[in-house]
Amino acid sequence: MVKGTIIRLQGGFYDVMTESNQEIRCRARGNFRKRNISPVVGDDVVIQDQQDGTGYILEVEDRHNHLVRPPIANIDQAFLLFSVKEPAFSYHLLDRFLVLIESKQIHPIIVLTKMDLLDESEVESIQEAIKQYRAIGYDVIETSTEHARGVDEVRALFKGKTSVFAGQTGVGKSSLLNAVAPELDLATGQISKSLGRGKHTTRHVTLIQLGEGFVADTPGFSSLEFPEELETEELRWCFPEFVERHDDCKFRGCMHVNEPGCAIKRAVEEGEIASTRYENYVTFMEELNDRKRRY
Ligand SMILES: Nc1nc2c(ncn2[C@@H]2O[C@H](COP(=O)(O)OP(=O)(O)OP(=O)(O)O)[C@@H](O)[C@H]2O)c(=O)[nH]1
Ligand SMILES: [Mg+2]
Ligand SMILES: [Zn+2]
Repeated sequence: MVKGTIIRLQGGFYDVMTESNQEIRCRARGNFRKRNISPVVGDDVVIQDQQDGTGYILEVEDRHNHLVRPPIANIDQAFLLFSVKEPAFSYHLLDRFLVLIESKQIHPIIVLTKMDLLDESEVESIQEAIKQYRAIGYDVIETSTEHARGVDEVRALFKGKTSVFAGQTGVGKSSLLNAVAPELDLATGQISKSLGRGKHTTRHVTLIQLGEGFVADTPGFSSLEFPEELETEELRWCFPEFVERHDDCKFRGCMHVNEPGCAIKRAVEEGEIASTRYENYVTFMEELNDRKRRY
């Protein structure tokens, strides 16, 4: 029996990197399906290796965390990639993604890609907007693979961690990973001119060992659903700038919507909290309420 980590899922097989750096192609034992466990990339597993060089997974260890999309487990940090153009930048999507990652208590890093596609005035307006996120305490890295911008910064953050690259199709996840480590030579794809988005070039989640860390390239998504278990009441804890001020609300259970003496609404009025963030909070809350009603 050998311990290892699943690095790839392909055609019904699980590729496992063992503790002694050997890659072994494995099948899962039938009883996982019965127990309702589907192993994902990032899972720590115990495998039985066989004479012919393949193996089968005997056991999946408990996960520290788990994302459904992209499907991956046991990550330390998530790089959330957003292109400033092609596909177009969206605050709504950024806030949605941040909520999703915060709700899983995973450390997010915001990465803006394709900065080279902006003219000077566009750069100014995006930097103005992104200031709000830096003020909240989020790391924001501006990158361009055309000018090798931000590449060293990204590479430095990989060290000793398991990271995931996530974002819409076509934002440049594989391209940025190639810029960080050209030897990876990952496939990249053009943006569809008619749809203005990517073409789902990356098809599988793959965990790659890079220097002293691991990073996962993932397929891009085209939409993003909140985790099923995310409750309306939890949403307010997914906005760090709300959490910071929560104790100043008049009511302890304040949801920051209709209550009087709400410190969050006051901070929005005073311009200390971005109104776009607050508006997205309210929109997400309605969405979660609707969802609850539907089930
Ligand atoms: N101008 C410019 N284009 C870029 C940059 N980064 C990526 N691209 C282009 O964007 C397109 C999509 O890049 P990919 O790396 O395939 O995007 P992806 O996020 O991996 O997409 P999926 O695998 O489909 O999820 C390619 O044509 C890249 O050349 C950049 O910094 N500047
Ligand atoms: Mg890709
Ligand atoms: Zn409040």
